[in-house]
Amino acid sequence: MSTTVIGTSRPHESAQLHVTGRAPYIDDLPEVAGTLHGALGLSPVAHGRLVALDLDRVRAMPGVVAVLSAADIPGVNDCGPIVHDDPILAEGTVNWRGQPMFLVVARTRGEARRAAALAAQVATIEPLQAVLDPLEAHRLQQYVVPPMHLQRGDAAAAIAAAPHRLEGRFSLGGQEQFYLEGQIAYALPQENDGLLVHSSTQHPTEMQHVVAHALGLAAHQVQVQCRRMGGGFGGKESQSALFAACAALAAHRLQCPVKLRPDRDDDFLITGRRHGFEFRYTVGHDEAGRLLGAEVEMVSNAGASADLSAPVMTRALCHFDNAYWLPAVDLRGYCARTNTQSNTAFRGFGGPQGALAVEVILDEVARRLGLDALAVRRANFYGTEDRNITPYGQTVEDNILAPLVDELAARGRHDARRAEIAAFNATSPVLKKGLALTPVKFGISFNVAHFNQAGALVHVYTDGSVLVNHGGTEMGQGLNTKVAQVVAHELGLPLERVRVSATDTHKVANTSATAASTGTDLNGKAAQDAARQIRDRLAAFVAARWQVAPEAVQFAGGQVTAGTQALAFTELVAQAYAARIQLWSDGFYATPGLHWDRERLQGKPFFYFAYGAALSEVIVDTLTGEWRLLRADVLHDVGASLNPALDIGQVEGAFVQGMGWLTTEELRWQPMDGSRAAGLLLTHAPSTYKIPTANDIPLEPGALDVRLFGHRNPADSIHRSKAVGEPPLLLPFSVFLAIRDAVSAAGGHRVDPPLRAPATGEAILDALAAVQRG
Ligand code: MTE
Ligand code: LUZ
Ligand code: MOS
Repeated sequence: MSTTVIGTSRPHESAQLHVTGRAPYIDDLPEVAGTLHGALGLSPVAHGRLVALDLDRVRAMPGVVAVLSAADIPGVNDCGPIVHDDPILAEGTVNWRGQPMFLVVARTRGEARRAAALAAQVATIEPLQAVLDPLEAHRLQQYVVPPMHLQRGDAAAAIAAAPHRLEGRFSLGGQEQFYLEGQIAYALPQENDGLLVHSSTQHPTEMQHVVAHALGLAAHQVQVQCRRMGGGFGGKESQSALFAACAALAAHRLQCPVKLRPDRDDDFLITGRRHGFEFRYTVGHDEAGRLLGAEVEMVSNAGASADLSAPVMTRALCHFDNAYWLPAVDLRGYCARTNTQSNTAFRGFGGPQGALAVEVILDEVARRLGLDALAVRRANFYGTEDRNITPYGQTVEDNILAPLVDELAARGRHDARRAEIAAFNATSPVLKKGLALTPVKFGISFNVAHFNQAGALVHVYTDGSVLVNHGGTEMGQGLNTKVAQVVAHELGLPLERVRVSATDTHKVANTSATAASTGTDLNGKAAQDAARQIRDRLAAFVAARWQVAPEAVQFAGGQVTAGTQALAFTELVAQAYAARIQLWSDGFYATPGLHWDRERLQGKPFFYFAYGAALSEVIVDTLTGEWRLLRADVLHDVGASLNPALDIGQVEGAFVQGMGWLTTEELRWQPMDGSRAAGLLLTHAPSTYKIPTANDIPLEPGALDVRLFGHRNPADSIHRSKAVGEPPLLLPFSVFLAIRDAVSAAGGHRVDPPLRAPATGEAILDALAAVQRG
């Protein structure tokens, strides 16, 4: 069978459309006549009792057709994905500054926005005590879900018996998804109380459920479609629901099409993002820097409701080990309830937070011992037999980190550059260079076992062209391209013969979110299953004619062959149709072998691990706190790549996105100081929230050098590939730790730099001041 479609670089299925501006996003869909536009009226305070809303004043505004509030929701006023603590429109209390209280529907978007802007004037709110700081919430024991505990061995005893002991704290900020296409939903009433909702969402099925519950409809009355998102990054896993529900509520009630597209500032104020974490740790280690025991307290800023905070914390706890065998751990996770936007999924889903903590700890251990940080990392790596079980009980089977890191360290001349940088720093009083090499191990599968399933539908038409539909969503990551490659391969067709259509709850039912990097693993296998069934039917049909065994029939290059007999695929399909053979099929996949005890945090939550490592060099200006990435070398494991071009794109994108998180992207809320802005997210637009740009990658051509580690996945994944979406977000830990190394150099490596993340210019100057004080 031809294998040329699998493992070859193919452009993203919509690349041409993306770059020419012809890829329709929801706001580009032609508007049906009579379409009305929504805007949300937002809470002007961080916490309070919502006493009254004088909506008649809003209704009197020009162009306003209707103003709806919680009382107008006929079904359940909730869009919480797990815990039902997330009202669509505020009811009784407001819990963050920016929480939607009412929905204005008007003839134009401008009119809707002008009316919604009256929110602060029409709401009567009795202020309640607001808590913005997660550590303050932790002190008050204010959590969105019960605390979590992951334990192995007796960490306290191991620390007490260890030759060295280290205690510290680390503060890690959150991150805005900053998808280029913001949240949006467009709802259209259909016959007999049905609804069609175009939603920019990673989770069409969840949108279907939320809309149906809110309106008191059955799931089969609600059709949710998503052709593509202009990025999701986790921000549209659960939090697209509020917008879908509001657009649907208005459309259903008014029996008019309604579109809801908040502008960027409102999107920032309404929706949550990556959880910021506060860590407190005590570890015991030996002379080689091996961790013997670790006690860690993780406090995440969950915001005003539970949303996905519990599984995010689970993933954080299950990634504190990163690449390292930790004999005794006592890890506690607290999801602090604060009066900020409710935080949610973001690429890595808590994994990056948990893993960065251990990397910072190892960096500190190495500095205290005067050892090379890479040597300390290697000393802690997972190994064989007695050193290969994670704290949550899963065996690390295909541990390829040692050879992967060796290859990268050699390619990037790690040891030589360490010496070169030390020599540079010795003669450079103002500019200091830093270097760091950090590894990644990331578990692949939803940590909620039953989400690991997918369905697909493959149609072969009588002209031999193929249409695929599956439960995953396309957000730029290239899922549809990879699924099309899988189907083309099964049927032995050129890729051009296969077209993937919009995700649609009326085609494939009961889908999971496209998340946890599992899109291709799950939907690729489901589509393969569907395509195989069609191929098997065609093979049986032609084998009978040709008097050969069905297994002898090959599908490749648009031809169907057995020995010397051959037929074009299109010809075979036409004949099979005439013989009344079913030319379409569904397909299904469920990841095998997963089990998980949610109480004890033990089991096998992951089908396999993806690995990687990055080596980054930075230069820091110790007078201004400015810095640049000079060079980054990356070696990342995607198993047997389905499409190297797409995979390298994912790794590069994740690297830069993670670098932004750890360096420039700072979130700030105005403290509860009695000022007019109290509780407001101050960094709610690109003017104040700085994401990386093309200018932030190294200047020298080729200085961001991403390569794939060619190693087939030993787990039976789709064509032995590995998921790539999230794991590379952890690679730029090396950038953060290289900055830390440069700051440390400014103090002659005598003091551990108290560098917080993000390492903004201010944070770097603060850390420099501390190391220079000595
Ligand atoms: N890549 C692009 N271009 N846009 C995105 O929104 N989301 C990331 C990652 N890569 C994202 C992306 C996240 S958070 C996940 S979980 C995966 O893609 C989801 O897609 P996959 O499972 O198909 O890799
Ligand atoms: N678990 C996980 C989840 O590992 N990744 C996810 O994106 C997710 N989403 C919802 C619930 N659990
Ligand atoms: Mo990705 S955070 O799992 O959507």
